[in-house]
Amino acid sequence: FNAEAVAAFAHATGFPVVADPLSGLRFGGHTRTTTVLGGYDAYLDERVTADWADPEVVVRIGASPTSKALRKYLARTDARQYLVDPTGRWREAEFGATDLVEAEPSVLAWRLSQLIRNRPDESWNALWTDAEDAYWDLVDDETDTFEGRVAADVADLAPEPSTLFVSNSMPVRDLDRFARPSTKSRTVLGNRGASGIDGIVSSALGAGSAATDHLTLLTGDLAYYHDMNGLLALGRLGVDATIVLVNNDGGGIFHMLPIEEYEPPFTDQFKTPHGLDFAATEDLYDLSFASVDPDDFRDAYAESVATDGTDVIEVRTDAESSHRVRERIADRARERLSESD
Ligand SMILES: Cc1ncc(C[n+]2csc(CCOP(=O)(O)OP(=O)(O)O)c2C)c(N)n1
Ligand SMILES: [Mg+2]
Repeated sequence: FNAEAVAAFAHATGFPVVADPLSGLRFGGHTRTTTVLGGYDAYLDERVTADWADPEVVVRIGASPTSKALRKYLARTDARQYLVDPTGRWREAEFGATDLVEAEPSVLAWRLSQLIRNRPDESWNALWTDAEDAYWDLVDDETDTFEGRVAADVADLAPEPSTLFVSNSMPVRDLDRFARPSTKSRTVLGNRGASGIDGIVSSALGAGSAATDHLTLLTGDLAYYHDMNGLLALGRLGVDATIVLVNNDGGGIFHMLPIEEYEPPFTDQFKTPHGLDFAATEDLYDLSFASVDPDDFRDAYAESVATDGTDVIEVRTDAESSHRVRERIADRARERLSESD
């Protein structure tokens, strides 16, 4: 998949690129000259977009986006929506697309970019870029540590170039919300829609064995636990990786659900804390394991990517307070952007 082809299409049309973290478009040199957006999960809220002109055409490449706000936005617009899928499969959860185009996306994007003559009203594009800038300012202003910052730090500090494998649950959502589009060269991979949080370690190390650049796996503790056996591949496949283990002792994602108010069953049946000490994986799989506070994560990560061998950096976080920070940033973004409309 060629990011430059989509960039050429975006140039020809003047359309902004709304880039899921797994799209291959969030990061890379093309972002220097193309409008690539990543903060949409906060601002594509009905209260913000109510006054925005509806798009007339949406071209969607690949599977359903990670962001629920983006999926809902696409479901409520009246736009003509072309879903481009090389296998000709209707891979979108909201059934908002109007047309299915069976084509290789890069080829289609190149060809269309040659045919386009008209550019849309610049003010429409400005709505999105203004919201985007306001959103990233709010993220920068947030001083409390939270899990989202770990994802942003990985996207920021990973070596050039890098492969980043992000687990399901909060890691991919945090990368979506808090990793600002940048010119850095990152191949971001995930397993969305496959087997949930199972097989993450194996999938990441498999990808790392095929990639020639540095591999970082960003994973939650339950996903790590689910597939600890997959760590055997480190020795067998000779993979060198940095594994960032965000340990909030259970499924932090479930704080997003109304069930978090109901105790029982929230802790025992949803969050499912395990209390495991993952340091034991150091001896078992011959890796190096360090546990750090979120404030020390940047230094630990920078050191790990600079040295050989596999390091697991466990970042001890609090799921609940992390959620409150995510909510606070989203609320502020909505308030600020619905005021300015
Ligand atoms: C194989 C499988 N079992 C169960 C689930 C349901 N599930 C979705 S997210 C999640 C919690 C994941 O916890 P963790 O990896 O620690 O990430 P966190 O939510 O804390 O970010 C669970 C159990 C799933 N997606 N896949
Ligand atoms: Mg967890």
